[in-house]
Amino acid sequence: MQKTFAIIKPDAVAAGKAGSILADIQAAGFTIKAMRMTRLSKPQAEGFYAVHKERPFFGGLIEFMTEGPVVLLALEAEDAIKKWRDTMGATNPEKATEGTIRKKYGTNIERNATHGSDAPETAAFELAYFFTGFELL
Ligand code: FUP
Repeated sequence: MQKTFAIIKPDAVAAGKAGSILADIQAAGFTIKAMRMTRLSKPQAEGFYAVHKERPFFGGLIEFMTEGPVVLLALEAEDAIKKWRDTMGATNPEKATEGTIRKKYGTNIERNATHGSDAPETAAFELAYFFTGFELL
């Protein structure tokens, strides 16, 4: 079993899609190990996305991620990191496969409904960034 970190982003929460996305996550076979609805502060979002800080889209990304509440999730499944990336679909919803979460609920490459860790090291960093060890047992 493997854990990955997911976020239901402000666009999807504001559109009232968090419940549908959680249902899709469970239907896909993930166990929700931890979950918290919160609003990210600017420093929190900047720290989370620090790897992107030199990218041209960084400012817009931080603005977007702090514009409203998000749902933070620790998901568990076999091969969870890849499985969740596949379930979400491509970063750009327009290019995402039919039936994927970003295709169903995303608007554009920035407002793309969900986040998912892309590798074991990032999953470890991201899970620990928002959840305590005890919450992930
Ligand atoms: P992903 O791993 O699919 O979330 O994609 P990236 O790590 O490449 O990008 C992280 C986030 O930055 C995306 F979810 C959305 C945002 N982004 C933009 O706003 N514009 C871009 O051109 C690329 C990414």
